[in-house]
Parts: sequence; structure tokens; C-alpha cells
Amino acid sequence: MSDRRVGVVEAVRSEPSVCAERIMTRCEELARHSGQPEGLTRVYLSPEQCKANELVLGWMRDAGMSARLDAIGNCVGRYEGERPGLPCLMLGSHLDTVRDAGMYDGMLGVVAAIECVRSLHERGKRLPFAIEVIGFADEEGVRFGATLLGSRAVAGTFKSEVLDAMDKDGISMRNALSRFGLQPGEIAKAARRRDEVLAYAELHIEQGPVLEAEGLAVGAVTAINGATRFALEVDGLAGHAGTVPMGQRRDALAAAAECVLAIERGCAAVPELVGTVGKLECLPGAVNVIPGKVRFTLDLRSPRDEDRLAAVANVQRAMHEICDRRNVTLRLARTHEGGVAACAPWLVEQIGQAIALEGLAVRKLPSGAGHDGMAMIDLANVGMLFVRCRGGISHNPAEAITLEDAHTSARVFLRFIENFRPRAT
Ligand code: HGY
Ligand code: MN
Ligand code: MN
Repeated sequence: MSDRRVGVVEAVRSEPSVCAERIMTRCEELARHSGQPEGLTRVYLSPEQCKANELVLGWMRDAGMSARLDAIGNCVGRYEGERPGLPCLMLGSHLDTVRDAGMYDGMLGVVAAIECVRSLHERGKRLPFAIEVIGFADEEGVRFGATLLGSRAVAGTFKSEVLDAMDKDGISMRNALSRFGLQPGEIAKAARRRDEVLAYAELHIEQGPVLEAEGLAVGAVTAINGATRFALEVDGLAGHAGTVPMGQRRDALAAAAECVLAIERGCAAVPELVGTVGKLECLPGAVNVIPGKVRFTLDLRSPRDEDRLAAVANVQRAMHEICDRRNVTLRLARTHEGGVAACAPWLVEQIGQAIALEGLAVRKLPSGAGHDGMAMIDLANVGMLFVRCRGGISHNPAEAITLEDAHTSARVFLRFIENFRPRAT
């Protein structure tokens, strides 16, 4: 073979390439593993999660990684660098979903990261650092009410009291782990040391309308908004719908409804603050019974911690006033508290450079949605790449991205990985 020919082969071998069709097909494959026959719901430690893990671990191995399930059930793949045992650039996202979910929230980030490693592997390319890809087992917190379980375990901030949390069928997390073949006492083993991880980077759909409105395929995330969540319970008095006069009722649902409206009013009054009651259960739940008990959830978020914390105090005060006036009892339990998680400026910069290398405008934007980075920030600096999603719709089966955006975003992510420079320490 002439020298010239060798040059051509080398150029082909080192041209970064990603296969967007494979990314899309794999998201679709994962979406088939659902706990509900129609649509997608895959919660932590479910049989369908076990199936999804098998797929992901297989894809990781095909892409040249060693792959294992860690102590909390995360899929962890590792692609060694120029020599074994180097600290890693950690990539990832989550494999669990909300109820009736779209097929990209979380999964796209895992599948795209594996695709980037596959590209390196195919070209025989090793970097001066290792790459690890993590498919986090629980980010959404649907099953046990506590969120970010997979990433907290990796960051070493998992709280063992969460093991006693119950799902809706009365199964504790401790029990569910054992049934899944994991050992509740070993979760600490999933934690990683800071010197093992150079940074954490995540590709994720935007889940909002900003990129689409501006005609952009991708954006570099500057920060993840802070969030507070509560589980609330209003106790009134169940009674006969036909006999108790309106003025003598202690209707738990009417009180809860007034609380919901107070939350809506309170949040609408503060710029960029959002508050959502996403779940409400009315008991005993019959057409001819005055509601005696209502359970509901509250999720409050803001790009400013001081605004969120002030709203938490104001909304609590308003709800107590409502419940006192209506002679019902209000109980609140805070189920999540996470401050604003700022992406590291040096990672925002490197992600921005990767976007620019693809010839695209660099748009920086905050994330209104929560992500594993909120937990990973306790272990390493965090960076995120957002991908445009259709209509800004997410947490909905209509969630969609284009093949072209899958391609663009994976190429940008690969450029970021190949050009990654650890922060000088
Ligand atoms: O709720 C969230 O923001 C995330 O999608 N888990
Ligand atoms: Mn989500
Ligand atoms: Mn997500």
C-alpha cells in the first residue's frame, strides 16, 4: 500500500462518526420495556427495568466497554483511556421514566453517550482519560417518592433512611432491592471517589420550548434550577353527601382545592418561579361521600434559591390559614430539597466550543427540569448539553426529537469528549 493510501485509511479511521439511526432505534427499543401495555412507564427496580438494563449493558459491551450493574442498580460502562485505571470523564443520564412518559427523557443521554464511545472504539481511539457511561436507575423518583436515587448513590450522598420508603403497594425500597437481586446494605459501594472522576457531562432533551423557538438544535446548560417537593395530607371528616349541610362540613378536598389555587397564585406572582400539584388522591373517593382525606404533592422550582425558599414559606403559611379556617388538619413532609446546581463555567465553555466546532450558534440556557447533575455536583463538576424537543413537550408520550437533531447533538457530544481537557488543579 502506498503512503498516500495509508493516509486515506487513517483519515477515514479517525473521522468522528455517530449513527443517529442507531440512537433513535435504541430509544425505541428501550421504550418497549414498560410496566403498562400502552405507553411507557418504567420505574425503579421493576421487571421492565431489569430488561432495559440487559439491553444497555449489552450495548455498552458492544461499544468496547466493560459493563456492570452497581450496588443501587445503575448500569456502569467503562472505556479505558491510553492506559488502564486513569480517572474518567463520566457521562450519563437516567433509565427510569415518569408515568406515561416520552422515550427520550433520560434514555437519549445514555444511548448517545454509548454511541460516542462506540465511535471511539471503532476507530481504535483511546483518550488521555477513561470514559464511564452511567445509566442511572432512578432519577424521577416515581416509585418511592425520593428522587435521584441512582446518582446520589454514586455521589456518596444516598441517605439510608430512604430504604424504608414504601411504594404504592406497600413494598419498601429495602425489600424491592432484595427482590431485584441487590443488597440494601451494600449501597455505599456504588459511591465513587472524587479523584476517580474528572467531570460529569450529560446530554438531555431540553424539555422546554426555548431552543425550538430560536431554531437551534442544541444548547449549553448554565445551571439546573433548584427544587423543593412536599407530600401533603389534609384530614377532614368523611360524611354523608346528602345529609350534612354545606356550612357544617369539614371537606378535605374543598380545602385542598383552595390550597392548590393559593399555590398557583403565589407562584404566578414571582418571575420564573413555578409550582405544580401533580398528584392528588381523594379518599374514600365515592360519589356520595364527603371527602375525608386528601393526599397531594407539591413541586416548587426557581432559578434563584432565595425566591424558592421564600415561596416555600409563603405557600405553607397560606395553606395553614386555609386549613385552620376550614377546620381541617394539614400535614406536610418535605420529600426533596435541592438548591440551584450551577454547571461549571469551564465545562460550559468546552461544550460551547464543541457546538461552535459543528458550525452552530452557541446558546447558553438554564434548565427548568431537574437532572442527575443535581446529585453528581457533590462528586464532580457538571456540564450539560441540551437537545431541541418538539413543541417543548416532555413528561408526555408526545415527546419527540428529530433524527437530524439526534445526529447533531451526538456529534457535538463526541467533539466535546474528544477535545475534553480536565480542569487544571
Ligand atoms: O422532575 C424533573 O425535573 C425531572 O424530569 N426528573
Ligand atoms: Mn423527567
Ligand atoms: Mn430526565
